[in-house]
Amino acid sequence: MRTLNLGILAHVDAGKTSLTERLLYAAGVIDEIGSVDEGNTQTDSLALEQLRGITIKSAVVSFVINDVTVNLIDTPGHPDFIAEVERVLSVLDGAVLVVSAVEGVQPQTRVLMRTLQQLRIPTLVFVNKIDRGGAGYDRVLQRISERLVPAIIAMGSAEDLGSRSARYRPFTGDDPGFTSRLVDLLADRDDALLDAYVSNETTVSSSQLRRMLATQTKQALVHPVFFGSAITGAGVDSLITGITEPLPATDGDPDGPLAGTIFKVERGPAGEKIAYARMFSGTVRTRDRLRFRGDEEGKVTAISVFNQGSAVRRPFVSAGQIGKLWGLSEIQIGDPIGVSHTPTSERRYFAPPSLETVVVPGRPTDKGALHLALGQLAEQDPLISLRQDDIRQELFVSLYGEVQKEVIQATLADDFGLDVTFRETTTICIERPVGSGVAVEILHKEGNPFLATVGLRVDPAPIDAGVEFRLEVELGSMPYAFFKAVEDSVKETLRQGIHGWQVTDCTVTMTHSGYAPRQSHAHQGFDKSMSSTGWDFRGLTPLVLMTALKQAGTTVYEPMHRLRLEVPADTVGSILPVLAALRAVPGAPTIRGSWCWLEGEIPAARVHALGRQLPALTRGEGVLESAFDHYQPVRGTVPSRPRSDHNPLDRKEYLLHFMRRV
Ligand SMILES: Nc1nc2c(ncn2[C@@H]2O[C@H](COP(=O)(O)OP(=O)(O)OP(=O)(O)O)[C@@H](O)[C@H]2O)c(=O)[nH]1
Ligand SMILES: [Mg+2]
Repeated sequence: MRTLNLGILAHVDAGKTSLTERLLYAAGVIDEIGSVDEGNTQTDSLALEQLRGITIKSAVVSFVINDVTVNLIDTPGHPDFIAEVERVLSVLDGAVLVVSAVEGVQPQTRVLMRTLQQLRIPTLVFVNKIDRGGAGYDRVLQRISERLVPAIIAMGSAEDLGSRSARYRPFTGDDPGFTSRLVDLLADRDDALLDAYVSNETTVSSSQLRRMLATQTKQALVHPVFFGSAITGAGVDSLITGITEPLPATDGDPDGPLAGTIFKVERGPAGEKIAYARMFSGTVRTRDRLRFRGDEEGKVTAISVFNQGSAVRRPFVSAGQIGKLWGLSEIQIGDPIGVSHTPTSERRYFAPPSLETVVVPGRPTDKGALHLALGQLAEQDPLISLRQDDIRQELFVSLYGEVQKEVIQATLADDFGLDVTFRETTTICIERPVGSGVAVEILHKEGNPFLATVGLRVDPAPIDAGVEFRLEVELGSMPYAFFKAVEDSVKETLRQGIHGWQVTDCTVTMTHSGYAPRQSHAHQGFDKSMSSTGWDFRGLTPLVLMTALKQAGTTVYEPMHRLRLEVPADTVGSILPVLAALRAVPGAPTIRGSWCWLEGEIPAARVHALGRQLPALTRGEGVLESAFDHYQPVRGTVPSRPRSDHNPLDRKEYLLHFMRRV
């Protein structure tokens, strides 16, 4: 049987979880439809999700249509949980992007579509909530083609919009309007079709057109649009046909070389680690020993595979499928299984978290337990990137927003019995080098206490290039392990630049290298005092790199959000001064009737404050939407982050600390 791994993605509240529930019902997996509002859906299974009525974690369920097992992955829409979506992207064969027929295209819809297109993931659009008052058809289609993606085709019409009796009617091949729109769309990317159609319309049959539509959808070139309602079930059968016809189910080779990726990690009732693996090729069996991340190894003690709803125990999981694996205690999200796959943890599709806070235990004696608990949360959500301050012993986590913070607090209380508070949330800035800088320390030369020569040059790189390490010395000039120690240490050191922020968009080139070869006195063992080890390179690299970085100079950048405000027109006068005070830069307002739309930029640090003030300024009617857009140099006082290590720019203190750590 073939498998289709299908993601359901959308802006918050568009109806992903309700649609997932409806699809399971239509496929006969459940007899009763759960409701998000009553907290009894299949995929919002966490207590916190049911309480809040929002999805926090991605969840997998499955159903079978014809000969295809569809694994549905319901994702959260709230931007605070975008990391959950990011991890799922690498395992999808296709996606359904849900758009609300009332709200239309929203900021997160655009962020998601952009990424789906970048990754060439075949995507259908489902316009949901046609039963709700204010639902649109033409207006929504126009917004989709203008603001989301132009290459779309409505697959049917909708009637009685805005009422419980709202219905979806699929177009057929007999509908001349549909056929001509379809030809127009497909011919844009298919010259042969255009020629055939121009010479004789009747030579192209409607089933041929459907096949071509399926082909171009599979290539993520065009996007069929369906309409319906997750609550009344309108349009859902057509969507199911639309899912299995044009989306590519994978069969993969179960006997091929082992390749898979871990996209989710959770803890079972007894605290045991459960890893969700998407297999691309090969088969994993119970009791197999798996290698992942370098030398890490683990034995699979149990497997379950998704089948008609939830996961069931099976002796193996093979190509195309998603399986839950038990027994791999060291495995992490993003780890590849097998040899041929690159770790997905190194890929980034969305902006990283832009906020950070210190988590403070209610009782000082809980510090150890808190560290352990946050460690487990970070295992399930690596972007929390738990960080312990070496000097003051404080625990930092990075965050996307206040809702995520509340969820962390509630999870620590409910699952770990830990009451915590947070220090004020601060923005995470970045540093980029301004110019170039070089530094070198030579083996056996005065002042260099390490048995190593390291020369480094720091150069600025294009925006979003990240950090690249290059060699200008021969790779054969010293043992590979020493180069690796330098590279690892460069990446580690750049986590805290001159002002304490992550340094990015720079190239670090190794310009000098040297080591003391393994030496021993006659008849004696290896003498560490005469021969270089990885320790020497790890110790020296931060000193050289920070000297070069200081020479290059860095600029501190703060994250900026794109902002969209929808407010009663008569309140604009009182909002503008507030925006100015929050350092937001709005564009010209668009006024239609008694409503006003404002778009602009705002520092990420101020979004929450604006959200808090908006209800009072707009009689509770204002709507704020924002999403990360870019980094901007900080004007005025440059913020610096307290270091969590001993600054290599303070040579004496750094050396004292480093030598003591041995
Ligand atoms: N009238 C109507 N309401 C709907 C429809 N689909 C969802 N809703 C309601 O919209 C709200 C949000 O639905 P969810 O299914 O939780 O939306 P979601 O996209 O999963 O939300 P997040 O996962 O939190 O991003 C709930 O109150 C649903 O009852 C629909 O087709 N019609
Ligand atoms: Mg949901």
